[in-house]
Amino acid sequence: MKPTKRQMRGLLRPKLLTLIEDFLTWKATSTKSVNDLFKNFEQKQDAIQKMLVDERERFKDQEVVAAPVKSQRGQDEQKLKPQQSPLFQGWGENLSDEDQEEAQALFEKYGYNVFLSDRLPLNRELPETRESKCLQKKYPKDLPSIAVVLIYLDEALSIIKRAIRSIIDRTPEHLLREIILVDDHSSNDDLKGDLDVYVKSIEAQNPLFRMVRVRHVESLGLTQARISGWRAATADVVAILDAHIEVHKEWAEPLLTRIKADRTVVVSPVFDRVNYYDLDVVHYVPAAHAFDWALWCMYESFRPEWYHLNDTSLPGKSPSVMGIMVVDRKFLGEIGALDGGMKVYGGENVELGVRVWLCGGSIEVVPCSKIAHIERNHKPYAPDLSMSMKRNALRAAEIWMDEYKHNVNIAWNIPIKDHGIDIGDVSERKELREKLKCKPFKWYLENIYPQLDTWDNILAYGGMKNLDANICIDQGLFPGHTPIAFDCFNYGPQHTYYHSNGELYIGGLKSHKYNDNRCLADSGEDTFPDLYDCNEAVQKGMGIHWDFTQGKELKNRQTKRCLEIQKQKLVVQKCTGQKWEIQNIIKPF
Ligand SMILES: [Mn+2]
Repeated sequence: MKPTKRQMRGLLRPKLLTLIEDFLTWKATSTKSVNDLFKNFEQKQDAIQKMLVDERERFKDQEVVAAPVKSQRGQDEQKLKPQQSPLFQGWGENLSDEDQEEAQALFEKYGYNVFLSDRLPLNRELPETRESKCLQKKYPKDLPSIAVVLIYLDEALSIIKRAIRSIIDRTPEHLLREIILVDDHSSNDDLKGDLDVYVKSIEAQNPLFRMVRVRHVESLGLTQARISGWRAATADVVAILDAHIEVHKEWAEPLLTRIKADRTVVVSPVFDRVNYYDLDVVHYVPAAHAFDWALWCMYESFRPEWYHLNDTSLPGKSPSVMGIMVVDRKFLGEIGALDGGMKVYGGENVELGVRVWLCGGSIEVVPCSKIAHIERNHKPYAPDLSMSMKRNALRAAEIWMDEYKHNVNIAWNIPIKDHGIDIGDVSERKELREKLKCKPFKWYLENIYPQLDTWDNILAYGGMKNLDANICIDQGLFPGHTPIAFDCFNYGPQHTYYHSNGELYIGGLKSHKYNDNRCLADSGEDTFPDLYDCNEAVQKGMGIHWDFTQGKELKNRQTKRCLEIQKQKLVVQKCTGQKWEIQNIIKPF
């Protein structure tokens, strides 16, 4: 699905913090319905709690921790002044105290400004954010028909109504065959009776067109909701969207024109961001939908060829989709729809992206098609994204990534063998891969996504422990340049990666070739080690290559000094034979 701004940075620590924020917010707003959805939450909570405690301790003094409104609530459920909430950013100062409290309560429940949404016209105008050349384009009248699937779980009623309204008002009547509402077992009462009334009124106004309702009797997660919507569709093309969107005028025609020309192309519109606080639309420029080895999605530049064409209204190739997609209905079935073995959230979009490219299709982002999409402050339904993210990522890797599949383990710091995470039965999906005669993943890396680093020469990863002092290397204050010794807890800031050339990266491993890692370095001058982007460290004349074997000393090749612990501090000094051990070994060294 769509990444938050934090996820888009593609760094491990912000991801973890996002998770913590989600968790704190969830805890504060927890309701019976959420409890019902996550019956097995207790066990998961233990794991998250541990991360929380560790991370809080570690980053107490740093500004990146969750906004005060959340951390306070998470700790003691203390009642806040609404003005302190992120909801009140340039909005709502003039409301009465009562209204502010109501707005805040709705915001906590939904993650966006429902109070305001309830008061805006359903058919509000959107600003023109398309590339200027798009405004001159003419599209054929004779295009494939389209079904629009809106999936939701406890979405606000006015938000869903506005999505429906925008689709009906801004899709040519002769092309729009049906709107399919897929409810993944919401508990909100207004999504029953009140939504029914609205749907009836739409049907009465448009007798030729279908409004289809699909309701899951239990929550099956994002992927299953999308599959249910696709199954219920009858039109030539299916658009699978979130329900917290508004389509822009002429959104469908450019997509349908592309699919008419080539039924194997999966297309995505360009999203504009709708602020969760004031519901204003912020212009986003067209970009490719990419991902890292943890399978978090992020925006990335198109390939250089696209920029050489010098026409920003043209479709650009994309390694993946973020979750919103428009595709020939039958073609999606031919290539295996979505992987029904994915749970809750995450990874399913990358799985589709890779599969489409490997099995005979392609993916494009179409700049002239725009959809405004609310980026929530928090997701009301998913306190523990990382658990399903990890599991789904391992599943996608097992099916599609061949000899590169272990990179997903490395990205999540999961052991390669005996990790104990159940990825479900993958035999059916592997058979599908055989049946479709899909290309090897190496082809995808070489031809479709060459920016993704293959991590071929990483020998070992995870926490790096000093066996004499029983303490770990930690990146220290970020973005500072002095790594420290700290109690081993083996989360992001303590992740290390040993490269066959002797480089030792700390605090994360970059997935993309265009990013530099942070190298452990020794200047040879003072007592403390350094941590810089590897290129920068080399420019500064520092030694970044270390001789190391498991259970032995860690010795800088240039300065001949060793990384050691002295009085609980991480130092570089004349070697005294202190031993180090790294958590996970990929190949012997
Ligand atoms: Mn969304």
